[in-house]
Amino acid sequence: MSDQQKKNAGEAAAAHVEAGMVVGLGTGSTAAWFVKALAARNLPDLRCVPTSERTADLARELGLTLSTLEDTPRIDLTVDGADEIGPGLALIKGGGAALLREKLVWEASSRCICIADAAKVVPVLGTFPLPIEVVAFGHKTTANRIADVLADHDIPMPARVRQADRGLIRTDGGNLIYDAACKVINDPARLAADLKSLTGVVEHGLFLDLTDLAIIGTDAGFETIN
Ligand code: ABF
Repeated sequence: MSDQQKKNAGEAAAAHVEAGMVVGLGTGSTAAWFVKALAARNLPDLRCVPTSERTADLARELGLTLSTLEDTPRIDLTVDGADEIGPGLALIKGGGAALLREKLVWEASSRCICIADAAKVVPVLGTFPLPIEVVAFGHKTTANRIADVLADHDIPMPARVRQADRGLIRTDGGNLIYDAACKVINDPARLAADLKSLTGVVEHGLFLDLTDLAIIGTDAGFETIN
């Protein structure tokens, strides 16, 4: 992980924002660099939709005008981080426990840019435990059913499905996050569909076919993948 690479990616993404845009603000340390660079541009008539309370706090502190999905349901551009960037710009996100709001904002956006340090780019998804947001009621039963789904995806067992190491974390929406140690996800689309078929699962951290451009920070600047 390189903070300079994250800073380079965040600052490069800020150049894609134009005056008057509705902008989705991501969550995490890379997205924080983007928010800081965006605020420094002092563009007029921006309205910003944060993907978490902590991003909202940072944006407010920097003087950005906040909005909500209710007030601005169509977003021009969202910029956000990721935990892994795989082939075809398939992402694992949600390490920051904001995946539900992030995915709602991404899906409301005309364009999405993912920003990350170089270490996030991987040949296959799965090393980073897949965050899965579940409703609190019956969550242990849901976790068992998630493990059954993973077993059907030839994921090395026991693919531990456990409450995030961060302890019993409540998301901004009041749900719980489980981390599924998949190791290798060979068919992200099928896994995404199978997880969403489980009643207790609210959302998962597989962001598929949502990224228009990835800006990867390097020590000297940045590279792009699209
Ligand atoms: C957020 O950024 C999360 O979805 C993702 O887990 C996190 C990555 O954090 P960082 O940029 O600090 O590596 O969008």
